[in-house]
Amino acid sequence: MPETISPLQNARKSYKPKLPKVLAEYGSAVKANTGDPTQSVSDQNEIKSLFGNTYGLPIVTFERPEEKSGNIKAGVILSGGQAPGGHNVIAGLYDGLKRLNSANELYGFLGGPSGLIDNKFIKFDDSTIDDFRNTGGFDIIGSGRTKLEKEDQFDKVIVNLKASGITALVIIGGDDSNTNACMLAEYCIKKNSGIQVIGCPKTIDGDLKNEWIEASFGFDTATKLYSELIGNIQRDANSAKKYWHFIKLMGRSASHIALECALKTHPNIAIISEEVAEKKKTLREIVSEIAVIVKNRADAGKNFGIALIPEGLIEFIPEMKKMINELNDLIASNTSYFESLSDDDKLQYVNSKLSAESSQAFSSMPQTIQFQLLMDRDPHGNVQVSRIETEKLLFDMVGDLLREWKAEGKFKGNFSPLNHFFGYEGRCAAPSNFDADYCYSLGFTAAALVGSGKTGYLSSVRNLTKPSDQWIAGGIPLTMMMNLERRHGKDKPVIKKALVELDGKPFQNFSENRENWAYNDDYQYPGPIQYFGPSEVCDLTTVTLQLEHQ
Ligand code: FBP
Repeated sequence: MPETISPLQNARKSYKPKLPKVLAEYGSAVKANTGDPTQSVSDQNEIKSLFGNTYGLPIVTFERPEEKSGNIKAGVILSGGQAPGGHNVIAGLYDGLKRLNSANELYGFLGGPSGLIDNKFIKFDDSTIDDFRNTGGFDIIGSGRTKLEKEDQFDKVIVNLKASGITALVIIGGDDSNTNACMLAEYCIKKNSGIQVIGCPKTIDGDLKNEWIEASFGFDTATKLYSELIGNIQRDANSAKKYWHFIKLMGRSASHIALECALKTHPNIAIISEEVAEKKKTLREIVSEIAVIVKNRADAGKNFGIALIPEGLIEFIPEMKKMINELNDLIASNTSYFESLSDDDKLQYVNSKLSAESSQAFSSMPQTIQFQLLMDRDPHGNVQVSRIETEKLLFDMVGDLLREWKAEGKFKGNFSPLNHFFGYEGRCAAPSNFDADYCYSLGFTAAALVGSGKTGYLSSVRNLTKPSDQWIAGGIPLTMMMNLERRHGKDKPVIKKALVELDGKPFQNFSENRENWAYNDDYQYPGPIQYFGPSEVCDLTTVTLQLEHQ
């Protein structure tokens, strides 16, 4: 920790996160009520045969106090990209374990899943936890993207945990990390290891959600922060009236972030990748739709505007998706050779190997984008979309089209675009009250699940649009969220990623309003996240959640 902290951080230290009523009243020593056996979302027979020990577990809720449990030593990791509130999950877990039995201990494995494999950890104490309460970031123990999925890795994890006497592991991560948590839970039972595994739903992207998990943590804070910045830019645009701002928003795959920010700020344009895929729009069509709005606004004397672009867009445009898949396979099958090539040779090599259609799509990109498409892949072999300047690509192409229209006398305005990328600004923001409460509750719930002997569960806190004393705490079997997906030519059990649903209320609301927002500057200015003050300002959650649970 630095020697000094900011006044806000200091004041935030004393914030006491709220808990669901049952946990606030009885602490984590609650008895788990279980319901009927469950099923996976699809592919039931296959998932059942892969997860013989954890398949069909009942949903858990907590209702009344339970006897104090024995002595527990638990471990925790943070996995994947940072999301506001991770420290509060750990604080809730720590407090929950201590409420079960003050002799319980919590160990944090360093740098994500690799810390578990390399056995690098710290033991938490009151003072460390207190320093990180209600703060953003994952720096308390760090995070990482090492994939924990092979049996030899699982064996190492079991050996390491056993060597320290740790009998429960909490994995705080997104869909991939919780898929791996599910596999590890199954493996631990198969090996009779006596180790429990519990997951917690994290990701700013908001795509780890379903009927039972209403939201992943971090989405609320990150979208509030981006919306503040978008609102400020809208006000600037509306004051100066001379720039078009193209703003790319994080979210590797799903467009939940772009959609939520659009619902909060009412920009002139927001592209939703899932709609692009559904309507099979080409890049040219997207460019032309944007150019039409720019032109119509210019005709009305408005040479300014705001366009929101989801980070993952490029992979949802059918011709680009095909080309990127081919590139991924090409690079994966010849990684060392490919890396040894010069930049020019890489371009030549790729062009010679791609199908005619993909080669054409690749060649139509400006060279800077071509190089961005060839950059290192992430640990899953995917292109790193956060590093592709889609917003620049779009405004370059829109600019080209408008120049053509100008020459033909169809466009008489000015088009001065500026680009922005909001992503890292939001991932470590101090958690909003919602995320501070939700995360603390998720951690506390994870402790209650551990205390009641559960394994193979995702910590769950539901009824989130209601005040926190009406939140419902419990556990959802990880196998329940599984389905089979084709990965690298093989069927793999994975937690189903939640994309934006075009028939869902958030998208419907956006779609009903976008024409109006395109032309009648209905800009909203959400302002900064408020931590102190009236509840209707400080405790509001996302528009997405409110619409989904209306
Ligand atoms: P998680 O899915 O692990 O939560 O990470 C999400 C994310 O923030 C994406 O929005 C973004 O594309 C990606 O991480 C960037 O990750 P990195 O900084 O590791 O390149």
